[in-house]
Parts: sequence; structure tokens; C-alpha cells
Amino acid sequence: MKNIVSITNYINDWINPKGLKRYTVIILILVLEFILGGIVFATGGTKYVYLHTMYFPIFLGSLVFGPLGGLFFGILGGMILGPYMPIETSIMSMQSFSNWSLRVLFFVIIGVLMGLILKLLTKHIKTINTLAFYNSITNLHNRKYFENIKLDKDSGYFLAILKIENFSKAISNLGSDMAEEILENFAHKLEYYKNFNNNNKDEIFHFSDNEFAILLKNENSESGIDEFKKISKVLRYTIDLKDTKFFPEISLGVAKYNKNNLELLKEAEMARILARKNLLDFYMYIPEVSKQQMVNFELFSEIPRALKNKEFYLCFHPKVNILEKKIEGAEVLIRWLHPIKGVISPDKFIPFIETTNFINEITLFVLKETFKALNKLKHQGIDLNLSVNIPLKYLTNPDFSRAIEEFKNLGYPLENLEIEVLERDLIEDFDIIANAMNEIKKDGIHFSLDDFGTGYSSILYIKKLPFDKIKIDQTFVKDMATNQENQDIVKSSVELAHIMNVYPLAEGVEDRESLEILSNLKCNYAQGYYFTKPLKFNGFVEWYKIFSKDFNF
Ligand code: G
Ligand code: G
Ligand code: MN
Repeated sequence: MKNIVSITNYINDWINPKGLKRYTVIILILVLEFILGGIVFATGGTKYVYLHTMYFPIFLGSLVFGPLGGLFFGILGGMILGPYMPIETSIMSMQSFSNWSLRVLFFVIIGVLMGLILKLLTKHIKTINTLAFYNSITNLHNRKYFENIKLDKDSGYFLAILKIENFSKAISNLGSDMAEEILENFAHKLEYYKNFNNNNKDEIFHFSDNEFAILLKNENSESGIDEFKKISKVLRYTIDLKDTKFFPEISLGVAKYNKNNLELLKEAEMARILARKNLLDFYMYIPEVSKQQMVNFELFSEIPRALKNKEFYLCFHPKVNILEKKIEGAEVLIRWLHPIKGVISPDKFIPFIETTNFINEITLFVLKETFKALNKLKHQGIDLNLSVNIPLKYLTNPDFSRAIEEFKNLGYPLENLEIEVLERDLIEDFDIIANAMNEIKKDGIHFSLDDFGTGYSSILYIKKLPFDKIKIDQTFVKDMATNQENQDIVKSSVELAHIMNVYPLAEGVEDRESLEILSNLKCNYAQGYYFTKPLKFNGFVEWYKIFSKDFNF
């Protein structure tokens, strides 16, 4: 696989060559035919076996120039071995007309046939090559192609990976038929940039849907970086579409080649993610980045393996209805059992992963496992709701609606699922969010607003979204028994929830006093270490069996 690019490139170079190369090849085959004619003559004439060597140049002719080449070199080869070539050199007896003319005919038939077959074959190779190594919309080389090209370590290569972050949002707003137009326009912009800089050595790639790349050759690191500063400006210019304008939101990461293509890809991708995360115009990968970033990087590259090896698992943290003295559900919390580092808390990897596409895969995994858990609970006669933390932007992702559709078809209990979204995620696109949430609610799924009090959303805004519960953030709850100010905040939040017709849940209840205060405040739900820490599935079921029978908190 590694060299398939160079092989097909090599073949492409030699099929139907142009210019000087064309004449050189024609002359070479011609000369070869005459030499072989000489050899046939010298080895005794057409009666002997050397006659058949003439097929080689004929094949060559048909390989390089197709059926016409086969025809031409077939006739020529046939004529060289034709009327002027003796059948037996030693006695200079000549061939009969039918003898050599039939041979010319055979050479021609074989040459043309061979030409046709080889033409078909090379066409197929070219098609495969095109499918495998080009993007079908922009005709730019794709990621696979990049992985396979040979780069010279000493030539100073930089790779920039750039992603149009608002691409899927744009097509969900403008319509999916705009996708091609946006991508083509963007590709033109890159081409324009390349031509403008007269830099034919730069190469442009279209890695995937909304991801492009530029390979820049520049021995001087400083001017290489300047180059990307320029690029990052140009790329953010408005794109004029037929009927509207598109403002691309670009994340751009750059890395310098020093080991191999895959390493370069990985580093540029990490740089891009960091640029995005830190709202930078672009980020240049530096091998000696700060330690914390390195930890994230390492974890990041291990996620595909972790998903494959099922290193993620779920814990369950009870949600208790304290007014009715009933355990009503649990929050699902992911954990990563790393083979070397042990159990890793989601704080260490979720925020970072949320800036990448992996978050979709992980969220899907959590959802699937949650439904499995719900089914297992039902089998044991336990009827609970489970709530999952889902990044708000995933709710508008087509993958999510597809997953929900699938869960519905599988007969999973959607009405037992609750989705927790973070207050601080509720920033823009109110209509899009509201639509998505209302759509999801139709399937019976519930919504909780997580970390209430830590975001900056307006109350009106929250009121208009279909939340069932608001979870008052633990910073106010944890010390409410001793901190009057926090107790007041919790009290107002509970009242506010009731006014807005949603249930309040106090998260982070760690002691009995807080629980009692919450009961007096008529806060419906509580969650916290006072009941238990998050438990694995079996532990949770045991805990539930004990405390649901005898509710003694
Ligand atoms: O359980 P713990 O305190 O370690 O959780 C820390 C944070 O990680 C919490 O804010 C929680 O919302 C988040 N978290 C836990 N599990 C998931 C998950 O499956 N998906 C997402 N997006 N966040 C999670
Ligand atoms: O942001 P989110 O609400 O999803 O965070 C949930 C996290 O808070 C869980 O990881 C859970 O373990 C943690 N948590 C819940 N209750 C308590 C508590 O009483 N004390 C502490 N320290 N953490 C809690
Ligand atoms: Mn939560």
C-alpha cells in the first residue's frame, strides 16, 4: 500500500508521454525493432526462433501508445522481418509473400489487441487511483494520498491542517446543496493563494468534508510561520456564494516535519485542536509544550484504542426525590480505566475531547451503555430514569437524530432517558437549540439544565427551553449549611424553579443539615455524596435495593 502512489504515478508518467519524452520513446522502440531485425538476420533468418523477440517492442508500443501504437509498431516490426528478410540467411533464400504478409497481420492483430487490453487496464488503474487518492468534490488530493507521499526530512516541510468549523452549521442553515459550493469555493481560495504566492511547490489537500491541508516547503522556519499568518488571514475572508455569503470559521494548526507523514499529521491535528480550544488564529505545534497539554495530547491519541478495547465504563450517581422519599434515578458518569494510568476522571479528558470529533463517538457509546443499563434494571424490576451528560452541540448533530431513531427502532425506553446540558453551553442559536430540544422531547426524553448558576444565560431564555429539571450547582449547595449567602442563593433558585414550572435538584449534598434545609425549602430533588459516591452498575443496584426499601437518610 505504501508505494501504490509512486507506482501509479510512475505508470501515469509513461502512458502516452508528451513532448520530448514521446519522441524519445518512439525512437527507442524503433531502434529496438531494427536491432532485433539485425539479430534475426545474424542468427540465420526468419526460420529461427529469434523472430519472436519482435513481440517485445510491439507490446511496448501498445503499452505506451495504445492500440495505435500496437498497429504502428506491429506493421513496422512485420515489415522489418518482411520482404527483405531472408528465411535462411546462409543460402539467402527469401520468404514467400504469404509468409511475411500473414506475419505482419498477426503482429498487427496482437499489437492492437494488446493495446486495447492495456488501455482498459491502465484506465482502471487510473480510476482506482482517482477514487482512492482524490476528493470527488474538489479533485484535490485526499488524506490517504498525503499519508503515502515521500517527503524529504531536510527540505523543511510544514503541514497546516485547517477545518471549516461552521461547515455543518452552515449547511443545516443554508441547505445541503450548498455544501459543494462552499467546498469548491474554499478550494479555489486555496488554489488562488497558492498561485498568488507563485509557490508551485506548495501542495493543497482536501482531507475530508470540512478539513483541508496545505503542505508548504520552506527551509526557513521564521518565514514559514509568517506564511501561515498570512494564510490564516486570507482564509477567513467571506466567501461569496450564488445567493448568499458564507463567513468561514477556521481552525488552523501547523506542524513542522521531522519524523514521518503520520507523525506530522498527528501533530498538525493536535495544533489545530489547541488553536480552536484557545481561540487562536493558528497554533504552531511545539514539541516541548507545557506538561498539561502533553498529558491531554497523549490521552487524545489513545482514545481510538480505548474505545476499541472498551476501556470506558459508566458509574451511576443517584438522584433522590427528597419530598416523596424516593430514589428516582441516577446520573450516568463516564470513567476511563486506563491500562497504565488507572481510573481517569472525565474532567481530565472530556473537556479536551469536546473540542474534537471523538466526543460524538464517546457520547454515542455512553448512550448505548445507558440503554443497556436501563434494560438490565428493568429486568430486575427496577424502574428508574438515567440521565446522561451531552454536549449541547451534539443535539443538533445529524448523528444524534440517527442514533435516537435507531434506539427507537430497537425498542429502548426513551422515556426513561434524561439529557443533562450545561448552562454555559446555552450561548447562541437559540432557535436551533429550541427546535432540536422540542423535537427530542417528542420522543419522551427529558431535559435537565446542569450547573445552574454558573452560566450566564438569561432566565427568559431558560424558561423558553423545554427543561424538566434544573440542577443547582454544587458550589452553592456543598456548604449551604454554614454559608448563609449560598443558602439564600439555593433558596431563590428553588423558588425560581417552581415559578418556571420545573423541578429543582440540588447537586453536591454532602451532609444531613443541608438535606434538611433543602426539604424545608421544598426542593424536590437532591444528589450528592451524602447519599453515596457514584457507583458501578452492580454496586448501584445493591445500594438501590437497600435504600429503596428503607429510606433512612
Ligand atoms: O464524575 P465526575 O465528577 O468526575 O465528572 C466530572 C465532569 O465530567 C462532570 O461535569 C460531568 O458532567 C462530566 N461528565 C461525566 N460523564 C460524562 C459523559 O459521559 N459525557 C460528558 N460530556 N460529560 C461527562
Ligand atoms: O457537572 P456535573 O453536574 O455533571 O458534575 C457531576 C459531578 O459532580 C459528578 O462527577 C459527581 O461525582 C460530582 N458530585 C455530585 N455530588 C457531589 C458531592 O456531593 N460532592 C462532590 N465533591 N462531588 C459531587
Ligand atoms: Mn451532570
